[in-house]
Amino acid sequence: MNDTIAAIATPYGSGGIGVIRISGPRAFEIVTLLFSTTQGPKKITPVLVSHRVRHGFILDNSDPATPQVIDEVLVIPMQAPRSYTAEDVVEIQAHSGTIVLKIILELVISQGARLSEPGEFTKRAFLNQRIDLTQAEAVADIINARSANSLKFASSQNRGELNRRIQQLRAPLINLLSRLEASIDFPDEVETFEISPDERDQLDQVMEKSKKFIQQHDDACFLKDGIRVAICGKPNVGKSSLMNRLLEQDKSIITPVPGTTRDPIEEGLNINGIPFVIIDTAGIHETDDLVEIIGIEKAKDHIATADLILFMIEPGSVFSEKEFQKMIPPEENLEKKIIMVINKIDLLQEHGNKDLPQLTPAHAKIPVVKISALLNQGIKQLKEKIVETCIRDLSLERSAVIPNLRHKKALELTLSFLESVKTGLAQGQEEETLAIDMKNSIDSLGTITGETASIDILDTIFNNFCIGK
Ligand SMILES: Nc1nc2c(ncn2[C@@H]2O[C@H](COP(=O)(O)OP(=O)(O)OP(=O)(O)O)[C@@H](O)[C@H]2O)c(=O)[nH]1
Ligand SMILES: [Mg+2]
Repeated sequence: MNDTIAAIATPYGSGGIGVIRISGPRAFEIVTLLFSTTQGPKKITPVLVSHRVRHGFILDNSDPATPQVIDEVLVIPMQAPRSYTAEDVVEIQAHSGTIVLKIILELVISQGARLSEPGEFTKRAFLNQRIDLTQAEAVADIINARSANSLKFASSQNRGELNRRIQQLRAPLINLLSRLEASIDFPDEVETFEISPDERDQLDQVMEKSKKFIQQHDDACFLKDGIRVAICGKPNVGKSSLMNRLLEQDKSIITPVPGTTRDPIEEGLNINGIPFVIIDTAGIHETDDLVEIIGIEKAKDHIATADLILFMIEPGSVFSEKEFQKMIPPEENLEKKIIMVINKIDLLQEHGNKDLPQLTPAHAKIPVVKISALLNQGIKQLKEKIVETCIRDLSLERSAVIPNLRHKKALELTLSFLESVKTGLAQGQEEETLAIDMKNSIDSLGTITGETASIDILDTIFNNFCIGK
C-alpha cells in the first residue's frame, strides 16, 4: 500500500481515448516529471492542482537535450482522499492505441511506479475504507453486466444498498451479544441473561430477512446468468429453425434430413433486457445410430437442467403422453416451466385445423404457441410468452438488492449459527456457548461486507478483476 501503482485502465485496442491510472503517494510527482504544458524542452515544472484538468504533452526525457513528445494528453489529478482509491491518483487521458498507451505506461514505471495487479485499485479503495466489500464486488458486476437488469442490481449494490441491509441485520445481533457478554463478564452486577420478547422477535426477524435474501439470490441467478431455455422435440419438427429465428442468425444447421442436430448448440439471447441461453438439441426418438444416441443423451441432460422447455411438435402428429414423458420425465415436468410450440402452422391450410395436436387433460395447463419458423410467424408472441412464463413468479421488483453466491453462503452460515442460538436458548444453554454462536453469526455477516473477511476471500474477489480496475 505504500508504493505507487499504475495500469492502463481502458480496454486494449484502438479508440478515441485511453486512460492510464496512477495511484499512490508518488502519483503527482511521477506525472509532473513526464508532463509538460509545452512541446519543447521543459522550462517550468507544471503544477498539478487537485481536481483541475490540465492539457499538455507526455514527454520522453531519456535524453534531456532532445525530449520526445509521445502524445498530447489531458491530465486529471485527484488528491487523497477524494479519489477512487482514496489515495493520490492521477489519470492521464491519451489517445487510445496499443503502442502509445504502452509507451506512456513504461515511462510511468521507469519513474518508479509499479504495474498494478488485477483489481488492485479497487482493493485499495476497500482497504482504505472508502467502499465496503459488497461495493467492490459490484464494480466487477457493473463491468460484466450482460443485461439492463444485472446492471440495475450491480449499480444499487455499488451505492452501498446491500451493505446497509447487512448492517441492519448485524445491529440487533451485536446488541444481543453485548448483553450476553456483560452477564458473562460481570456476573455479580448483571442479572443472569434472559432473552426479552423484543429480542426474540428481532432474532426471528433477522432470520426471516436472511432467508428472503437467500431466496432473492436464487431468483436472480436467472437474471444474471441467463434463463436456460432448451428446445426439444422429435427429429425434424423445426427445433434448429426456431433456434435461428429466436437468435435472428444462422447458428444451427437446418436440413430436411431427420437427425441433423447432434451436439447441443447454445447461444445467449437478450429479450426485453433479460438474458436467456437458448439450447438447440438433437431430436429425441428411438435409434440405433451411435452418434445420435449420444446426442439424445446430451439433449436429455439439457432438458433436465433447463429452466424452461420449449416442447416442439408439428401439425399432423398427435401429442402422446408416453412420448412426452420420454422427453420430459414426470418428476421434471412437475416443477419445470414448459411451453408447447406447434411449428409449421403454414402447413395447416393443407392439413386443416383438425391436424393441430391437442394436449391431454393432465397437461391442459401448459401454454401453447403456434408458429411457423419457416415463415417467421408467431416468433414475437413466443418471445413474449417465454418472458411471461419465466418472470411471472420472480419477486425481484420489490427489492433491487441481490446477494451473490458468496453472500448467500455467508447468509446460510449465519442462519445455521442463529438456529443453534435458538436451540441453545430453548434448552437453557450456558451463556458462554450462546455467545460463541452469536459471535460466529455476526462474523459471518461481516465476511459479506468485509469487516471480518479473510485474506483468502479478498484474494479470490480481487483476482477476478481486470488490471486497471
Ligand atoms: N413448412 C415448414 N417447414 C419447416 C418449418 N420449420 C422448419 N421447417 C423445415 O423442417 C425441416 C427440419 O428443420 P430443422 O430446423 O432442421 O428441424 P430440427 O427439429 O432441428 O431437426 P433435427 O435436428 O434433425 O432434429 C427443414 O426442412 C425445415 O426447412 C416451418 O415452420 N414450416
Ligand atoms: Mg436440428
